[in-house]
Amino acid sequence: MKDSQARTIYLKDYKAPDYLVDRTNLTFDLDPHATLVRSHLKVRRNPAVAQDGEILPPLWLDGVDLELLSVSLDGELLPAQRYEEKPGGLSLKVDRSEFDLEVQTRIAPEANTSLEGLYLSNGMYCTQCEAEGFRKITFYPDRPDVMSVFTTTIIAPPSYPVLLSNGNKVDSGTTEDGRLRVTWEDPFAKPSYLFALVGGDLQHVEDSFITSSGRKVKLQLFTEARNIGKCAHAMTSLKRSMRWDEEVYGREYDLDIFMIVAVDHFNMGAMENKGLNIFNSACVLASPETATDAAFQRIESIVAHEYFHNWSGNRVTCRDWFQLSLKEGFTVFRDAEFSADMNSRAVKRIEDVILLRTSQFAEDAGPMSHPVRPDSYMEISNFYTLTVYEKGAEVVRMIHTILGPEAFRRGSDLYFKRHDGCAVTCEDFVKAMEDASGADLTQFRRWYSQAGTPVLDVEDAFDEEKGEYFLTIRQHTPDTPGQKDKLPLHIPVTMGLLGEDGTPQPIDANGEVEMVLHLTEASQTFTFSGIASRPVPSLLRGFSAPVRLHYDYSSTQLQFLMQHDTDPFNRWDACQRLALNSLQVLQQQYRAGETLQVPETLIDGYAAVLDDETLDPALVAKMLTLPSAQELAEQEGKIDAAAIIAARTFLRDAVATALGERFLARYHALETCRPYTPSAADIAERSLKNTCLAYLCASGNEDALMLAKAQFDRGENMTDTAASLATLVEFGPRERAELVLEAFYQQWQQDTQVVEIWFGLQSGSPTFGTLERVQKLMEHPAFEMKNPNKVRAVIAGFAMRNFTQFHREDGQGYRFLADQVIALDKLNPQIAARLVTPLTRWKKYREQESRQIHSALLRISDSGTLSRDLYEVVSKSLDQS
Ligand code: B3K
Ligand code: ZN
Repeated sequence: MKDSQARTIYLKDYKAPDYLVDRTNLTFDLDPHATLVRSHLKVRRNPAVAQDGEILPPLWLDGVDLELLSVSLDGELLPAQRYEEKPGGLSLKVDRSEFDLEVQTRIAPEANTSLEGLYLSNGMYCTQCEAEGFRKITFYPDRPDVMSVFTTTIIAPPSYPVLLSNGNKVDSGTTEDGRLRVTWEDPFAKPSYLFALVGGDLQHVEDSFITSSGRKVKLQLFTEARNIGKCAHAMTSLKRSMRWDEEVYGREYDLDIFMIVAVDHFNMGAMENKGLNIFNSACVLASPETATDAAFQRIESIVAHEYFHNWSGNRVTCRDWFQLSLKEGFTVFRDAEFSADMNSRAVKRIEDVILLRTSQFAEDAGPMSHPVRPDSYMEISNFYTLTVYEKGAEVVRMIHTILGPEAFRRGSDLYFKRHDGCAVTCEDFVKAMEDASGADLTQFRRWYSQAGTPVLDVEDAFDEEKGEYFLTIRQHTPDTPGQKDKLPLHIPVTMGLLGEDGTPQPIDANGEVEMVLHLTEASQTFTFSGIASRPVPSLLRGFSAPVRLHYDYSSTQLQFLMQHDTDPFNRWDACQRLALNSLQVLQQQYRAGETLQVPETLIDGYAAVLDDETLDPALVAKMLTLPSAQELAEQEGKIDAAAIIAARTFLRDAVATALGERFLARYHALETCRPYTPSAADIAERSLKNTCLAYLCASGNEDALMLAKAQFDRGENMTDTAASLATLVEFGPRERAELVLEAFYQQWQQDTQVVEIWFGLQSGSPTFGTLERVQKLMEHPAFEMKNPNKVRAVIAGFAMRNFTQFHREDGQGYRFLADQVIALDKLNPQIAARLVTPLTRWKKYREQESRQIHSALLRISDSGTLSRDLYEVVSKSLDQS
């Protein structure tokens, strides 16, 4: 296997920059094939590293895929011997400690399919610079600890009337040859990764926000004309986020304008560029007719996330990319709390925990496993992971739990005050939290450096005579690549005890019914006195730590917790455990060739949940949803795909048959003719209604399918339409499914986002999304290999969300994925490296699948020169002993 330039970078090698850049003036002459970039930098020796009488080190400027036209120093054109172009950049001999540097380069946005740097999306110029994309625009010290004040002038033909960059517009006009010229100035020093530029023929909607100190901020959302009717929800979300950050964190917005631009070609969700956020269209545009509830909620949280970065990321940024979780973990925690405040707190928590358990735990146990603050990387783009984001957010959440809300707020105030305008480390964050609270987080810091998901084994005992209850908790963290023999972590375990009648038991001297146990040793026993009868423990409430908790709950105890726990998250979790236990038993029965037995306890539990009208319908829907095949796979030592599918299908059908009447009654009770709103209450009702519909149709019952068809025909909103369509595709007769799919496409073919839903429904369907169909979808005129959203809908839909078809016995699913990864690597390495994920865990499967997946990986590694992104993932995956 060859790669372009694989080189491992280590945190321990960090060195402060040799030179700083106080001012950065950029001029862009936009052209699809030959954009001219003039960069004028005010450079000075970094006083923090300078020594008396030193020989000045050369100035290193990162640069990739650039055509260098000229270099001038203090106005003098430099001869070629003063600088050297090397792989990855330019090294320049320097003879003074302060100077002006001018560099001219040429780039070709049209040819840039990596969607990093400056590129074109549907004819619109846009940029993506994080983490290291700025070096594809011009030669520059492209590292986050070099912060500079940017002024940007953009020149373009009149067919690009909207020309945007960071900060405030300070000048505009026309050039002598009739082109448009606009200048933007961002008064806040920032690293190059936060630079942004947009040029296009765009429309916008406008609103304003009055900050807590009374300043009026102009809010603008730009999009292509056809999407202008889809901006309202993002604008509302933005205003809510701005208010929330003032109220909850005391953070006020700092510029006079905040802009969001929607683009169709984007590698991830969105980007927090200072004052000019750029968003994947799918994460910002929505209307009730075209977007599902899930999309509405995703938009609300991503708009908030990017906005919150203005403080956690932009005003206070990262010293180096090993510290990525400093901004991402903290900001994910902030956006999760925002979403919890705007919607149902319990449901938001459940969704986040499902993601952790299904995907982050898998990452933590796989070949790419790394700590929240990684020690090394080959390609930083590969480290925008669930570990850095989601586990990173859990680490911040645990600090919040350990400190309590008031001390946590003092800590965040201190952090922002102490480090405003600086590029800092995770250590600085923890230190601010300690200094403001007096807490000792010494041991807690291990969460940043130790990879792997800790396992807690819990045992209990009850001394009836003394009225004492004992909980013994053992912790251990498994070995991960490059890390053995982990030390005990400081783990906060929020818990309560329920008495025989289901009431919460007082568990401390103050009569509190809930407390946080601080686990710091490999094994610890906690004693609770004054307990009248053997209680049922409710452990890890709200999922207070990202761990796997093992306690040998009986089915009766789980049913009890489902009914009585005061913590709604744990009510759901008890229900999940019960379902997981049943599914594990069913898998064993399947493997032993026995007849599968209906698990009556679970069915009874589900019936009680459905009958409980006091429960939030969204929580009911979550409780009635079986763990996904992926989540089940995560529980297994060796994954047996066929057994998982058989068990899950059997259980789903058993629930559907046993509770059919209840599902029908609840479905009808939830039918409304109210106009659509994305309010938490309405979303909750739709989610339960559609959960009932799916169960009703699971048996292939004709009456139920008619209900689904009627819901589809009513077409009241995309949530209900897409849910009924999915049900018809999944459970209806094939010819009819084809007809509804076709009708849906005919109606929505002009709408990019709906077409993505249409692709995803097919590729992810266990019955419909066969390899052959997926291959056909790739020939569909609406499919575009250069558009990551389409790749995610069709290829990732199949490889990551269609457990049944992807794991087909002949291994062709794996081979197909390998071929797509190879093809994509030539166009967009970041997307290729993400898409390969399902092949990385070959060791986790049974022999035949394992061999097939391994050979798909070899197929990639033998295919020629790989990008650094893909090389890192494939080589680490093949490396597992
Ligand atoms: N900070 C960006 C992610 C950039 C990813 C670059 N490969 C979006 C976010 O987390 O807010
Ligand atoms: Zn982020």
